[in-house]
Amino acid sequence: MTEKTLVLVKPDGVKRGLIGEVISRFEKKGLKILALKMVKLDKSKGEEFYSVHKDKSFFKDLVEFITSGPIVAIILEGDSAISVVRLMIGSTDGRKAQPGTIRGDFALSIQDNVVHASDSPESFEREYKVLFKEEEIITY
Ligand code: FUP
Repeated sequence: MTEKTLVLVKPDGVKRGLIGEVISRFEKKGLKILALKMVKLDKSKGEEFYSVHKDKSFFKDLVEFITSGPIVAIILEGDSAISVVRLMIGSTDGRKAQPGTIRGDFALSIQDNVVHASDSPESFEREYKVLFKEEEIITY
């Protein structure tokens, strides 16, 4: 089933020059880019984006991290895009992520783990609205 998913190249990924590497992997996989932009989230947008984690001990650090520098937000489309992209990014903790995945190849931390990707259609529906207006999504 054709799905859309939201990917972020997080501030650590942007600082380390991994934007092209991340986008390239998804393009080569055959996923279609429907929207793409660089933004710097303010505190309120960071809190909104990670609202599902608001009661977690790491919430404050997480919001500080995601607002610490520019991020690149991407909407991808393709067959089973949500699960395919989750497989391609690997486990949350870069130390445990499989080699060959983005986090497995480029991260050695649970917080600084280079990328975010929606984990369900419901997450996508909530998350993309924090980053994009409807008219910024190009259907082609
Ligand atoms: P993921 O969906 O793989 O990005 O992971 P989660 O939704 O479980 O967590 C969201 C973000 O919170 C992760 F990318 C990193 C951060 N996090 C921590 O900083 N510490 C933790 O113990 C768990 C998650």
